[in-house]
Amino acid sequence: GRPAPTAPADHLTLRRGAARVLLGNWTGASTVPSRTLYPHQWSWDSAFIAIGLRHLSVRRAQQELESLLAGQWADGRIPHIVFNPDVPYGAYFPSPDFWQSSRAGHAAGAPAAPETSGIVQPPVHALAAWLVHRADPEESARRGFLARVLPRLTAWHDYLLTRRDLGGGGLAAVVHPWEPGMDNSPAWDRALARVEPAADTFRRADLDHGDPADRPTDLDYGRYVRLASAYRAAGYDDRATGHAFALEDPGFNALLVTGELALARMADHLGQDGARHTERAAELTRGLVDRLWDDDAGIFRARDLVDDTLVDHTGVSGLLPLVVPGLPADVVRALTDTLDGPRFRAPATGLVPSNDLTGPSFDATRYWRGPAWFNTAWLVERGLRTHGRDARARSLREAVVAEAGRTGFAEYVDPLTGEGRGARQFSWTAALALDLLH
Ligand code: 9YW
Repeated sequence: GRPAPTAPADHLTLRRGAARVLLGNWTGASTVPSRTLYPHQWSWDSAFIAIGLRHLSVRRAQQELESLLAGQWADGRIPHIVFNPDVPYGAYFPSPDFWQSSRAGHAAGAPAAPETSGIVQPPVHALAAWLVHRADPEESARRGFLARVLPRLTAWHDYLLTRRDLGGGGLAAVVHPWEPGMDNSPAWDRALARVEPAADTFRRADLDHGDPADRPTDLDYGRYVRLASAYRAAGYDDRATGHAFALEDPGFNALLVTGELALARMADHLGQDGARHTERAAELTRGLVDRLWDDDAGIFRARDLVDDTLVDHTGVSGLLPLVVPGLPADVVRALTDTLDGPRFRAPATGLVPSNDLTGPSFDATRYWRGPAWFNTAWLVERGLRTHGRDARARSLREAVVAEAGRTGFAEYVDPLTGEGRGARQFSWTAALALDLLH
């Protein structure tokens, strides 16, 4: 377990502040990432939110995950957005009339309702469900929580490990820059350059609420739209050949490993056979190291499946495999060195920047091209504890809590100045700070 945090008075204030954010962003069945910028339910946001919410209300945390699962498709995919029917279409782009899940996604088994997007986000859900269960195992058992979610989460992972094994190496591929959760990361620049941007016939709602200098560019958006419309035109069928964009992302696959290990524990707990999931976790771990580890760079990298090469980019996603318990010891050592070396040490925040501070594409304020995010810090903290780096984990934990409080639960932080950026009262920032205070 973690040692108890110090400074109880400040921490009490912070806990109250975080709880206020989560209560304020609760819609009745789930939580919006941000009241202004993101007015629907997002997939990996909800998983992180449930991890924090379990400290306030286990039932709400369960409901958060089960609301998301209500949007699951028959092929197993959990969509990256579940749309709130009460929110006007103009509040967010792309809206349901763009994705057309209930029509265009029919063959892949999209539900008739709710409306959803057609792409996915990183699989943090099984870990979240297991942590929610563990917060109050009796309440969980009384409500049959695990028994309900286990088959759905298993179908989700089955989807990723079969339909999305586009490289044939046992890893799951992402087919859109929104899928790894880090849309404008420089890791996608080279792959995106192959994509002809869609003509500017859409209206970006994000710029009503976000500073254009912080957000992805119009050129990025044109390419996101082109890729998503091509996927929609193929009926969201992954077997249809010719994905213009297909990569294996280290963070995404590392989370799949932790998810498989969580499924193993859930299955064992319910008296089912968890061994299948433990084996899958071991295979995935091997695949991660064989296919994505770059020993010279001391970090994991994305593999571009269009030309089967490692992408020459150093970003925070490459540190996330620290959460994988079965990583070889020399890989763990190299990763922790990289974390504490010049590429990621950001003294102004103590958090982990999203991009190599010394690299040519570093941009301190533009979304996933430099800013430090709280969800990735939370994952790295968990990884450090997983590998017994307790003192280092503690300093990161203190940074997450301090920065969350200081910035009013900002969406992200400029790693050079420590200035909070993006939305405030951001749900996963509050949820994960709350979690680290327990
Ligand atoms: C988008 C909601 C999502 C996050 C992603 C982040 C951004 C862009 O916002 O996605 O418009 O979907 O990149 O990680 O889940 O907070």
